[in-house]
Amino acid sequence: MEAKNIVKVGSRKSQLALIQTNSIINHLKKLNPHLTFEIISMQTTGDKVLDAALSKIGEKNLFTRELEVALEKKEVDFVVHSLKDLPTLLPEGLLIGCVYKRDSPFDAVVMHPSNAGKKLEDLPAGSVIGTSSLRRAAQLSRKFPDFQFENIRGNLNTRFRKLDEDNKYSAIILAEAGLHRMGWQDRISQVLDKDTCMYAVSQGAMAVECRANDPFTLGLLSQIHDPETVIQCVAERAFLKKLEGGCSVPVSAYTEVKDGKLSLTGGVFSIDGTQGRIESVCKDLPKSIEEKEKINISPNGPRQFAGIVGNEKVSIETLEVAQEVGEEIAELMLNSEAKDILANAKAETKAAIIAEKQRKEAEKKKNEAEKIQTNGHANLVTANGH
Ligand code: DPM
Repeated sequence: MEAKNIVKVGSRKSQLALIQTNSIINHLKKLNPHLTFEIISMQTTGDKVLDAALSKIGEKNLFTRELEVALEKKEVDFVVHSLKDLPTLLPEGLLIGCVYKRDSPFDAVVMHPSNAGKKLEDLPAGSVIGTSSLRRAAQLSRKFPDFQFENIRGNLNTRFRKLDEDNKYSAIILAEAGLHRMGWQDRISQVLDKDTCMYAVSQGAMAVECRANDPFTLGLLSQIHDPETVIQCVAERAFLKKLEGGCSVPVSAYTEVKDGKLSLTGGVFSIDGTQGRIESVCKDLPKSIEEKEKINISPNGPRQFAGIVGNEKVSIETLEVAQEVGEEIAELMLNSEAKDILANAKAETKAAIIAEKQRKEAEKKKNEAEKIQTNGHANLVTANGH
């Protein structure tokens, strides 16, 4: 194995991404004081396209593609992500080398300053709630059918500014984990429980992506792989993967590891929230979740479960159970009316993507036409001037 002292780390440029990258680096530095970590930050498509809802852009790896290209080109050795932004199918040759101990997976309500101290149930009918998450809008519509849900895009800083200054939204919904990492926990007025809004697959967990054929980095990351989080996220991602859902459909999860058992509850909803199905599966985990055998690593790298590797702290056998739990819920869904709910949600999202593209093209044409007109006008003025 190649001995090295400098580890290059890719990150998005947003404040949250850099905070997350630094917290992983700080932990690794403590365990490996001889190593130097260098951050290489870049913008991704998701950071650039700010005027459309995520689900309407129509690409799966919006926030990750540019960083993955840097990984493939060996310009960086690993990349820190919010696991919920990582597609369930990763590019060939890349994998998730570790999942860091999960922070709160739940969603939180941030009120407009004029509603400080209130809860969602205190807001009047017709209140506008800002979220671009189909999952949040669908589930909250079920509980609060009189609210209006409207897109709000941009990084967390932008969203806070829009909430506080635009006076359009009564409240916005964001992940509690992200709010804590940014140090904005004081603005949280309410954390949504699982009966109000189940979370997104892998919400609150950070994951580190690296090359499958890079044993040095895999070994390094293995030190901070959190067994319980890994079990939960493998189950949740296996569920999403089998449904072939992404952030384009309202799919949600709730997972518990307790008394040697893993239980997962999954939800599938129509875009407007009027239809939905919830299923749960519970299975015993192996008596010891640790790996007893030495893990056999094939030349293509270690075995993956929805992109995530096992290690000595969380065995292949354990991850097989987690994967089964996720896949069984997906099967229950696909054998029920949830199959149609999902298909319709996908079709609606696809139609919205096409409409969005047409809107953009029309806008572009209009701008070009206006340009020609102004230029023509300018010529005329000069002509007259002569
Ligand atoms: C994904 C969704 C959102 C992000 C969709 C969802 C929220 C989009 C929105 C897949 N990624 O949750 O249903 O609100 O418009 C994202 C956030 C975090 C990671 C921010 C957030 C931070 C927390 C974490 C965006 N990705 O959800 O408020 O590490 O899970």
